[in-house]
Amino acid sequence: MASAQQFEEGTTLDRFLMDTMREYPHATGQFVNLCQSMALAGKMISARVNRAGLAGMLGAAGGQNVHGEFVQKLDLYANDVFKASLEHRGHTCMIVSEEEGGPVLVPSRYESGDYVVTLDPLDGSSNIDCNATIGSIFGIFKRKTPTGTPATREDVVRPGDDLVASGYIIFGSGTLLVLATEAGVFGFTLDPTVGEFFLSHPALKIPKGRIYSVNEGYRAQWQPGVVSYIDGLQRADKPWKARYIGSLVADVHRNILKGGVFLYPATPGSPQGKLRLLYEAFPLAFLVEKAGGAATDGRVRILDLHPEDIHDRTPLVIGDADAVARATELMSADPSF
Ligand code: AHM
Ligand code: MG
Repeated sequence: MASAQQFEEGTTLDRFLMDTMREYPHATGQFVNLCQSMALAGKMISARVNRAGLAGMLGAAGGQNVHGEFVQKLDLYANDVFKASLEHRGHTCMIVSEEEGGPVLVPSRYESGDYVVTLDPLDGSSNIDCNATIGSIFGIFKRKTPTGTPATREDVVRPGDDLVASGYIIFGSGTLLVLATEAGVFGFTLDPTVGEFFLSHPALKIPKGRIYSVNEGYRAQWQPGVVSYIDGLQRADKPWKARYIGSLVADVHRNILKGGVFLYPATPGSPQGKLRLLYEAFPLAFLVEKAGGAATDGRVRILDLHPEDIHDRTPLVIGDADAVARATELMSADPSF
């Protein structure tokens, strides 16, 4: 396994991937190609996000997705870009996306690969029109079924512990691709002047911090365990700060860089919360654990959960391991949960 120390800031994503691959003598190159496809999609979406107001890309597309949410033009654009960049390079066999009703098989005119990708193509898309930070989240499984056969449901409806990698691309004041593998968590910043991602955040580990992120507008609907936990943070000798963008990827990214915890708990009206297991909670839980943090649904470790459907939802508590443990202790002791 390539060690974190050997990667210096300024290393390109391509060199990082090639150096990492050399540690695996049997690697076919598919995983490297897949990460390069992700980076290409990230560059294309970044360019479009930056020009959205000029390119007629703001606003709703005029329809709803499978979750009944109003789809934004950039949601559709991002979904199309990911599909186009993933399906033709022989590394992917199936894509599961928030914007697609069912799993998307790589068309038979292309070679089918060994990986299954789960995607939230544009998370936080209600923030697009206000120029707030948004991002793309992805999880990567290695298929269970034999190479060359059509991928099936069992290749993707499986526990988060089966992930081999995950990441996100965040479109904020800059564009950053954060990739988690067994080697750790590494952040690469896009230099738009040269069109390359360069290593800017080697071997990310969540620091200690006092920031909590939760939508307090739902406080009246929280279970007592959540209320107790947040009250404890606010009444601490040094109260924690509240920060909430409403883009999961941006809120969790802040916790990874500055410490703290993000919660999207269940409510009586949404007993499974809002966030999706396969393409939001699983990839971020995998990444946060690799950065030394933790993620639960208020009782159970997220990566231990077994989905039943590709669009399953889950409550989510994620971030600093001690903070997640304390929230989980209070939430799981809550008989109403
Ligand atoms: P999206 O994937 O359709 O953008 O929805 C998920 C988003 C998350 O990014 C964010 O954490 C959450 O919805 C915000 O929801 P709420 O407005 O209920 O706080
Ligand atoms: Mg989302």
